[in-house]
Amino acid sequence: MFDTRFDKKKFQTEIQENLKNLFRKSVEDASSQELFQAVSFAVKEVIMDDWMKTKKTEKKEESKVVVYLSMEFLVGRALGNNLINMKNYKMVEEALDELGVDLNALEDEERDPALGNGGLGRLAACFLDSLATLGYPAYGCGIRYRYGMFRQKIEEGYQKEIPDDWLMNGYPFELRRPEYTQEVRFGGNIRVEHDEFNNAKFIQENYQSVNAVLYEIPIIGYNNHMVNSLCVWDAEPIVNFRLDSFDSGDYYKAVEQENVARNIVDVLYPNDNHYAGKELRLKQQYFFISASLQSALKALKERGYAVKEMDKKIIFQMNDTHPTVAVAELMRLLVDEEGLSWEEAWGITSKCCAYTNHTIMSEALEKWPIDLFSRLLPRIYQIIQEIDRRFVEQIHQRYPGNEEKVRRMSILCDGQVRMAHLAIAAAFSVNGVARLHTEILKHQELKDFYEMMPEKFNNKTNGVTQRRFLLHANPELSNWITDKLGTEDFATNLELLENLKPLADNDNALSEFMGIKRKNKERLAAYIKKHNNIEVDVDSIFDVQVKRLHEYKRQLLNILHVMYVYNQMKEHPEKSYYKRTYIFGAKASAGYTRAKEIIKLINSVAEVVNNDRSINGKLKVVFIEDYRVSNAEIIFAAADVSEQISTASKEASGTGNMKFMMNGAVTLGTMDGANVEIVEEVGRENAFIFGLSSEEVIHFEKNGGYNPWDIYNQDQDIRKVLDQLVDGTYGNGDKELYRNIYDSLLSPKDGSMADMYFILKDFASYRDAQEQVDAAYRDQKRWAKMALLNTASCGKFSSDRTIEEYVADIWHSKKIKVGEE
Ligand code: BZD
Repeated sequence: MFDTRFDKKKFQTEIQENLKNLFRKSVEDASSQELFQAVSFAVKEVIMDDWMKTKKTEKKEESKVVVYLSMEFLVGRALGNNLINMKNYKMVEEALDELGVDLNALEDEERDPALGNGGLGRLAACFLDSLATLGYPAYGCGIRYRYGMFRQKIEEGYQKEIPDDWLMNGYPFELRRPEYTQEVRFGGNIRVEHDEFNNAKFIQENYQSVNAVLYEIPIIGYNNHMVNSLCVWDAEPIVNFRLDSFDSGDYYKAVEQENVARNIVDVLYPNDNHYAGKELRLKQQYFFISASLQSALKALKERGYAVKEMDKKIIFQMNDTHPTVAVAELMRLLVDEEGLSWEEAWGITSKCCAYTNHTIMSEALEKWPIDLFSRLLPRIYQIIQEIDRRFVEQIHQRYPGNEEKVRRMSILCDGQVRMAHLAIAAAFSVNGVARLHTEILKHQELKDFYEMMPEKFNNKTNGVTQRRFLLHANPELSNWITDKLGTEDFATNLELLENLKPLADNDNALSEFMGIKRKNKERLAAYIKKHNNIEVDVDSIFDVQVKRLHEYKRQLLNILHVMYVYNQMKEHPEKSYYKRTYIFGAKASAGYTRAKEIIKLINSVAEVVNNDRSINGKLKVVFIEDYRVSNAEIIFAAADVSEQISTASKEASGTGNMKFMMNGAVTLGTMDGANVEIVEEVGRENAFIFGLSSEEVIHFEKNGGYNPWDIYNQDQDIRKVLDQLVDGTYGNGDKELYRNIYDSLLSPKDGSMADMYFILKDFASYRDAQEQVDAAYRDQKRWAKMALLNTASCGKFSSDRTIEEYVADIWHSKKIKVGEE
């Protein structure tokens, strides 16, 4: 079905007009990039009408709006996704085809807007897609980073970071909205003045300020004409560059101001699950929060509401602690600017703010040094002091005399501002992102808070949008499902896939299903040939681990196992091994040395294994450069095995696991994060589960770990693999290259726990699970069944389900309908 409002002829003319006006060119002499721009502007033109209608309807219906505050929105390419959601992909494909242009090739011209690191940023993007699709008025608020996530190049096996100049050719879908500019102030000092009633007024003086300039990006609902906005803020100097000050000192001042401003939004910090404590990062946080809240407050008033009604009309969902200064900024706006009493302001703030926790990793917890914090945000710091004072008072009342409790729970402690504590004290809702994760929060990490305020805690298991990760990423499979179910409705109701389950007993359907997988493997093989110049066999098992590189995600376990398999092949050439292609994709944070060593190791193993003719190509290792949303789509569709092998308790949820499942890959994983719920949905017999449980891991951690030397001494195969790290096998003769990795597993030099992530402890069990994969795949029919049942059981993991839960339990907002006028 096409959207009838899309007129093919008119669209073609529009493209030609755009080419003429933008580039003085015709279709024949335009470059692919120029065509991409012209087509995107033509699509935007169609979007505009719906966008305007959405805003009108939203006002008319007096909707409560969800404001999703996030430092990251990893939206990925827009063109193809927008066309899918507008239900015009095929029509545009045809229209372009008639002009002799290939839509697929144009899509590749779009730079991924990579305004996020990994799971947290991508989750925010999936949520925006679901909110628009379900008809909930919502705004994403974030930062328009000048440089997004770096582009990764692999040189000699090492990661190189290249700046991601994603705006190089301009971004056709965004809209600059200078009329919404907000001033944001940093630093200076606070002067207290008293009015005639002796009320204190707090005045910030000697501050530096910048303008936050709004850019809106349209977020298109699926087949419903709803268009929400992703609002990203750019920073500009307030002092304008004036030619008449060219000769005076002002000129230099103006240039300096310009730099101070630009600097703020220059770059996305490339750390995931790691807190670095950089002043500029705190500046970024306050910058986008202050701009977003000021503008939300203005919009509220413009719509004719009283400030006191705010909690009926707006909800701020804080994506991790990164936007948590919002709590104090809202208090500042309400008390200092709007003149509310502290109690009134707190009543509103605590009804408007909700907090999502994405990690229990201690190194990710945000704790700002008080001196830095109070220097940069003097008034915000005062407000946090008062919030802390009152919170501590509550703790005292509840637990009289328990100073240890106070120390553990207070917001300010040991010269630091603990952002998670601020978020929990202020928010009315605190949620984890998978059932297991929420349980760990309640009973381990945030135990004190849960005991004192159990009503705040709830779980919202993550989900992903099937529009991007099934319809767009895997059109072959989507068409097949449409055909089998006789409906396209799974695009907005993923639970319908359940009706595919009977096909697990239908040989024909199974072979069609695997035929589609094969086609997708061919597409990935072509990508690998083009980018890595490696030939991979599409009849081999595609065993895939793609995600950020982090020790807790245990790419190291995977590659050590590859080294083991390779040894076995060499030692036992008589044994049969099912052909396997191990595919990796991962960016390491630029400053994370160990993660970078692991990337180098993977590439070294690939180099050795792929060039050893004696194993007859039975084993290939591929490291896909620059893993990002656009190539992820190709990768998920082609995977047979989904590696989800984090140390149990460490991966809050995982969302890649869901994208693989949707595309018919079978999970090889630990009982961690959302894997637990995936296994519950698909059945344990349709996954390969191994390793320590989260309880076991937590138990070992509490008791100082275990002795990995026991494993080294007892298991000669593991010993051999470990020795190969330091005998030059993979270091081109350099025995020191992987010494740090070796030491981290057996005897860390920094005094930390040996094998912190239980890689050796889980090795044997992982090896067994891998053998089961091998055996299962040999039985093609059995495998096809497992794969199909994974697709058929993924219904729960749509972000539509997640969003409906947020609405029902936290946001309480209402759907709107954007109709024809
Ligand atoms: O969030 C991830 C978790 O590790 C995943 O388990 C989970 O599925 C997703 C979504 O809930 N966390 C992140 O991606 N975190 C970050 O990227 C990040 C970025 C900056 C600072 C701290 C964390």
